[in-house]
Amino acid sequence: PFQYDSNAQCVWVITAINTNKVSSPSKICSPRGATTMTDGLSLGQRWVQLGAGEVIQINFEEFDLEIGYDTLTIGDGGEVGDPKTVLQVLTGSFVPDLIVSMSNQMWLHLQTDESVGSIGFKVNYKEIEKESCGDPGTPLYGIREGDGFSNRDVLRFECQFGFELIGEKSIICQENNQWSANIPICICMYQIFYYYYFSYITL
Ligand SMILES: [Ca+2]
Repeated sequence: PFQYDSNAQCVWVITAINTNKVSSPSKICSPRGATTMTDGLSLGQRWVQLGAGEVIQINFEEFDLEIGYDTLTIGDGGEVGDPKTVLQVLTGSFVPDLIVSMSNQMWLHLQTDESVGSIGFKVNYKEIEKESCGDPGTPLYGIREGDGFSNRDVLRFECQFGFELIGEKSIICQENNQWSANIPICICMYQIFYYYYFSYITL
C-alpha cells in the first residue's frame, strides 16, 4: 500500500489488447503525486499469462481511502469520467470482491481532497472471458456449490459446522458482469457477538 497525496487526480486505463495480453495501464496524474500513484498500481499488478479473455477483472488486495472525501471511481471502457460508464464509486474501506468490465477496457479515477490521506489501495488486474463475473473465491470455513462464473450462473454458500454465515447464501452473475453481492463470510459462533459489536462501534 502507499500513502496517497492530497489534491490528487489520477487516472489509469487498463486495456486487453488481444487474447493473451493486457496493456500496461496508461496513467495520468495531476497535479501532484504522480510517481506515488504509479507505484501504487505497479505494486499489485499481475500480468495475464494466456487466455481467450476479453474483459478486465480487478480485485483489491488492500483498500482504504478517507471515507466520503477521497474516492476511486471505476468505469467501463476508455471514456474516463463518463457517468454513463461508471461501475462503482469506492470510498472508505469496503470494496466489492471483484469488479469486471463489460468491454476490453476499464478506467480507474482517483480523486482526493485537500487534506487527510490514508493507506490507499493495491489492485490486481487480469483478463477473463467475456460475459463472466470472474471467480470470487470461497469463504474461509465455507463451502461453495457451483463453479460457473458466467452470466446467470449462481453460486451457493454454506459454512462448516460451528460457523455462522453472514451475508448472502447465494449470488448470481448479472448481465453487467458483476456478482449480485460479495461472497459471505463464515464466522465462529462465539465471535458473532463481537462481530456485531465492532460493526456497531465502527459505524
Ligand atoms: Ca483526503
